[in-house]
Amino acid sequence: HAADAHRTDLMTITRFVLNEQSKYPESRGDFTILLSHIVLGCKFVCSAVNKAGLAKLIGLAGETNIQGEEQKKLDVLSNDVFVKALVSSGRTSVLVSEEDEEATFVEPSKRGKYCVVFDPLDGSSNIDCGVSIGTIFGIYTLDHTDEPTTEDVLKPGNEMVAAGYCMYGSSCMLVLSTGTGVHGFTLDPSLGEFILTHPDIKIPNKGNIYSVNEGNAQNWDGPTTKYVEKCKFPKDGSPAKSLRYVGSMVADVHRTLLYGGIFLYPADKKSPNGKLRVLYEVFPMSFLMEQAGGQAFTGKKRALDLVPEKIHERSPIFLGSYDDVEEIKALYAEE
Ligand code: AHM
Ligand code: MG
Repeated sequence: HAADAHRTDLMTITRFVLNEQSKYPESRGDFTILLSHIVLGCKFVCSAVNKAGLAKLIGLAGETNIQGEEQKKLDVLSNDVFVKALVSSGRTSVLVSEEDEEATFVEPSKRGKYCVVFDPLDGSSNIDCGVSIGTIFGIYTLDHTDEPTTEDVLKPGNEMVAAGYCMYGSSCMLVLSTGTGVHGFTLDPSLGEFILTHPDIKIPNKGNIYSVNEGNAQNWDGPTTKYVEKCKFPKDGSPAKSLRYVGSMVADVHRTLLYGGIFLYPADKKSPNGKLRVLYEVFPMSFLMEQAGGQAFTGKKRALDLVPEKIHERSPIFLGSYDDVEEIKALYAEE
């Protein structure tokens, strides 16, 4: 039976990536090693997030422990774990984290051919109330052997070789693309392994959910206002869309990927570039959306064609089902 085969022939994320890489005869397993270090970081954060509510009891993040020392906040702790895991992989040269103002340049003896941009724990406003949060990452290759600089990551998203996120939700899920579709893996806590549970995720062409912080509506531009109005009061006889907004990008994008619909973080009068960061929020999620058959648009162009000038640059973003993003593109074209 097929189901039985799945249960006994487990496709772990390592096995899956090794299979994918074996298509490239020149591959020496570097990517697989890099990914296994990212996976380790995700498992650590998952375990820390699950214990967060017990912090007072056992002295975890953000609380004072028995020795009276202030413990690290969960986001700081997560960042430390990812930076150390990535450096020790021996496969990275430049790291950009949302938590660190400056890029990290790996010391020469530990350098490798990848650059990783990441948000170790996104959705910080949701940490203390137990709502889903996540890690987002994107991977570039270093295309020279000179001294690495930030120029090595100030490249358009379409040059990423892989992107993904891990969601710490009702289950822990890692969603990954290496440019051959989008694949979802669920952590089996008893095995400590991510198992392929969602092969080749495709986003529905059209959805019935929109996801946006409507509290900012008074400051929106024309196209965003018109679009959301259309979601609520459609004039073409179609049913109104539902609104879902967690306020954790990973959770909102994950739902959009699986159910279809659109996620918006537009520009507004107070933040003319929106809120979300190009390198480690907009690019990885846009990469995944396109790989799943959806689209990602900035209000001006295809999100993956942006060329960031600064590592923590922001951009407005509209991403999700192909047809839904077409509608917002049309509204911006009318302007
Ligand atoms: P953070 O990096 O401080 O956690 O902010 C990023 C988060 C995203 O996960 C989410 O999409 C967005 O901020 C929500 O912002 P808002 O509270 O303005 O709606
Ligand atoms: Mg963030």
